[in-house]
Amino acid sequence: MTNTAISESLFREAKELIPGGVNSPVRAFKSVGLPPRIISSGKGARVTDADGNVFIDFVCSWGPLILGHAHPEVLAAISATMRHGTSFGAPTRLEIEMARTLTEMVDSIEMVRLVNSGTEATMSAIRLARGFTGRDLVVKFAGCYHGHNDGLLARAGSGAATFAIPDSMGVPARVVEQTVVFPFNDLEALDQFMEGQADRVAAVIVEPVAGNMGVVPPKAGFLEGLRSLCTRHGAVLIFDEVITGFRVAPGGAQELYGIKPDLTCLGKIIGGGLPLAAFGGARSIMEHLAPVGGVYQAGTLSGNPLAVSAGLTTLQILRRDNPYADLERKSSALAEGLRAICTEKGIPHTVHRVGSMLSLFFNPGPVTSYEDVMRSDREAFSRFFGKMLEQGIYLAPSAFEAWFVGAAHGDEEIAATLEAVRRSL
Ligand code: KE4
Repeated sequence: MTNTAISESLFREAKELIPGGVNSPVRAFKSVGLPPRIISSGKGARVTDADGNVFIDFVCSWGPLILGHAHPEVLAAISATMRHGTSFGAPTRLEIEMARTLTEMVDSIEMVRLVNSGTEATMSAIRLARGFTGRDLVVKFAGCYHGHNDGLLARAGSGAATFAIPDSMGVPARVVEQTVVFPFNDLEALDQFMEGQADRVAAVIVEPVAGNMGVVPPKAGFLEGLRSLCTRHGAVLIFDEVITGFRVAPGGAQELYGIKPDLTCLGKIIGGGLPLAAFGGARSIMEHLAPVGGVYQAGTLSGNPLAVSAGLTTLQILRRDNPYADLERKSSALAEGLRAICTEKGIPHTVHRVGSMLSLFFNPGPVTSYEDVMRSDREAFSRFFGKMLEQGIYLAPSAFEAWFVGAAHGDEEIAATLEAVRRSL
């Protein structure tokens, strides 16, 4: 058993002062029924907890750290920038450089606005789509998470095509009446709905590869179908690439699948571990944003120099070193190893992987929707998670999150992880 005394005493103190002891719910380890570890430091592919236990980390701050923890060039960029001050609330060269980099890396982005979180990015993109189209309805998909905006904390009403109901206390029913929720990967239901209500739909927002119900890839034709439906009915297609952006390809899922959304939301990797997100797209849409257009959106620390330095350096390293082939090789080895061990032990499983994001479901499959995901064995996952933690492997503490492989995970880390999987199962 690893020593957890300091983590547990610190977490007791945290719970006195912070709701659930955490600043974001998933960190509380509730779904795996264990007290969380207080993390003291990270370096490369590893994190160290308050008791000195070292783990190979596949959370990677929930996606941002594709280069690993405390990357020396990222740290150097932040410290060089901070010598000139930390924030001005005024335009800076860094923001111009970041904007240009984004337009170069993501084809569909002609103009971009920086914000501080993925939630802000999707909230703003939806308001922009509504302002641009003059319509109110927003379509989302069950199992996709786009941050905690009121209108998106919604789940399907009784029938798929009826309006949503709140998925959180504190969200007024009337707020989610403008949201319609459909099953992910189900074009049929949405097609019928759009036929009848199309002139009311402002936007369709989707994670092009779902990463918040575990990793669920789009079925062949699903994204193409969304594109043609939105084009046909004049709705704005929003790709929420907060996870997939710069993760599954340099240009994100839209590059990987060859689909051009109207607006793209970015986060996580774009900030290199500091608070930075963005939304961007066609100039004809983006120019509806204040102060040019009538759609208001703002932020005190948007485009903050330190966050932009960390993110810009991260993107520059990704463009310079192009780790994607190596990420593909290592991630594939991990996924294949998971499949082989589960098969060998006769454990029902489905492993989904797109690039360096992957999930292991204790579920015979197929797993193509939230409904399928819900049939997975969560108990089994909790036991597995606990055994992996014991063996020094830090997975996302939820069966419905992704594992992230980064440039700092070498063959040695993959082999050690698969050895731990074998022992855990
Ligand atoms: P933030 O507001 O947490 O920066 O981003 C919200 C968001 C938007 N879109 C997608 C596709 C996302 O995955 C997220 C946030 N992801 C969660 C879990 N994967 C972050 C972890 C957390 O909530 O603490």
